Amino acid sequence: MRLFLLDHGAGNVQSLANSLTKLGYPDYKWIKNAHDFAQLHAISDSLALIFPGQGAFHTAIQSLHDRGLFEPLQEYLASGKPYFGICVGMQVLFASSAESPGTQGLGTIPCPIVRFDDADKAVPHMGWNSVECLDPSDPSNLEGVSSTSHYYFVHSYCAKYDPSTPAAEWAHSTTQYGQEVFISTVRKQNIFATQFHPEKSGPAGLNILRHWIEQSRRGRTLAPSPSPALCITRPSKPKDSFTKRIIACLDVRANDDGDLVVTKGDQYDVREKSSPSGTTVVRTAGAVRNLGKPVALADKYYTSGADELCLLNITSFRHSPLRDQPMLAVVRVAAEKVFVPLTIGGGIKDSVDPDGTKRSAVEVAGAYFRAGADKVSIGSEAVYAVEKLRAANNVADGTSAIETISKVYGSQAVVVSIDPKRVFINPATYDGPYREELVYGQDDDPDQRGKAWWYQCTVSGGRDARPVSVVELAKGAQKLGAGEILLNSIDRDGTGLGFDRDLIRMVKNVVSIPVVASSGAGTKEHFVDVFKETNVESALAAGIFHREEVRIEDVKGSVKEAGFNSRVI
Ligand code: 1PR
Repeated sequence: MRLFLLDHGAGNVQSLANSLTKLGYPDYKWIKNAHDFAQLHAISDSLALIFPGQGAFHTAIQSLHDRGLFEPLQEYLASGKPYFGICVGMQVLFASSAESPGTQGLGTIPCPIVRFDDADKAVPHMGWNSVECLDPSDPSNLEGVSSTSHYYFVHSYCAKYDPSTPAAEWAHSTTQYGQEVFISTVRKQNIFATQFHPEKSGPAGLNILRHWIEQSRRGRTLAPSPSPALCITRPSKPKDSFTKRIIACLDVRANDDGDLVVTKGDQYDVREKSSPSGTTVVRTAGAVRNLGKPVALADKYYTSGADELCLLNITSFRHSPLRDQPMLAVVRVAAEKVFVPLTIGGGIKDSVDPDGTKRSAVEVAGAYFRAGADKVSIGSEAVYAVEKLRAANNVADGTSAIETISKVYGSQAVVVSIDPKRVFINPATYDGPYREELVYGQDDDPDQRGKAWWYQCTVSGGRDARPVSVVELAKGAQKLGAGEILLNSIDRDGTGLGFDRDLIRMVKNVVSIPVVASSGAGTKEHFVDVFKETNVESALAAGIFHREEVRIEDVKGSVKEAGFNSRVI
């Protein structure tokens, strides 16, 4: 059996390729144009096609047309040969999508893709959830999908489950998110497709890919269409199992010997303290803290059950990451071992190399996606973009890194990393900006009693403060098209004092996209606290994991004991 992957210019297809290699099927071939497709007909032995998906509906459809793949793909689907669609590779089977009005899909499933309602939940649906097979009676129908596992979803649009529509004949499993039930896998005849990303769903996802390939090698039986009566009577009874994500963060930089190491600051100062730690952080000439090698730690955290990894190139503001080949190499090798989402940050912006070569933010992001990243994180550039948006009376001009990258790769691929710090003021006399955003210290907290502050945003890793508040930046980032906020805190970074819940609540109240709580975790209870006291979707830590003070497994156990959904591996 020959395995083919459809390359329609999507973002992170490297992860799927890495998954196939991990499963022992490295000899897949790419189909990039109509000529490649035409050659399939000349192949005598069996073949199978996977359509990997990341990105917007219209981008995928337009790319199929531009590469002469649209009609050949329709013919392939009608040929009875095995097809596995992933995420947008499932959505393109439908007639249309609200994401791209006027763009026609392949029309195999004569129903529309619609947008999630964000009134009761963050959109995109970004994270781990369970699926409920509609016909669990016959194990051969399950396609390796388990209702006790969690799978990684990242999408703002979905195929709603309605037993009375033609799509119900295709519904193989459903998932509940908030109050909505949508089709999470479709299966009929030779076609199987998943809304979630099996290549990013850890061992449970790899099992689905393995099952499908082995079935295709043996000659898949064509899946029967359930009778319309069965569609009506089949109960879709999923429960919302959306989990809280636990994320491990690796701040990466070159040490004084030029080797890329994982370091960790406290209040963003990553150098060893040579002077006794006083009340203020003194930037000393100490060595850059070295807490380990990036790929080894990434592999360790994946194995330990991290739901996601975040690699931040913290000195990339000095030059274009594309010149920073070691970082791209780290991402490439890490992506060969890690089968959960990878976010890469640092230097994602338009830049000019020393030799004058111009690099667009989309080009920089594309290099990381092709290396195996799923999301890119934009820090400093987002602050400047929101300042520009404010100066233009909140009218976006489409040129920012957030806009250009999300247009090509989808909002779900763009994270904005916020580096705020508290600006303390005297509430009795203050008449400066952002008075409506002031936070007042709790009387029961001696460190905060009688104090008030607002959160100011910074660039270049906290080195320069900008005239932008955290609320302005979060709202502006969402308006420009970011799909998630990574909310750091310079005041809490590395302190072990717990997450800044005032900051997190303030940001969660002004955006509808997911927020990652970051900075300050010192114990596993701090994760329970932030989930109990804010409605944040995920929480990140760095230092406690690198110094092996707290295990990821124990954090997830505490979160589960506290009554939250947590992914088991
Ligand atoms: O501005 O787009 O080039 O992005 C730079 C990126 O690098 C930003 O995401 C910025 O937050 C990060 N960064 C820059 N300098 C530093 C530094 O530490 N000197 N890392 C830095 C900031 C914050 C978190 C940290 C959490 C958890 N690190 O990533 O891991 O605070 O730490 P903890 O659990 O140990 O408390 P651009």
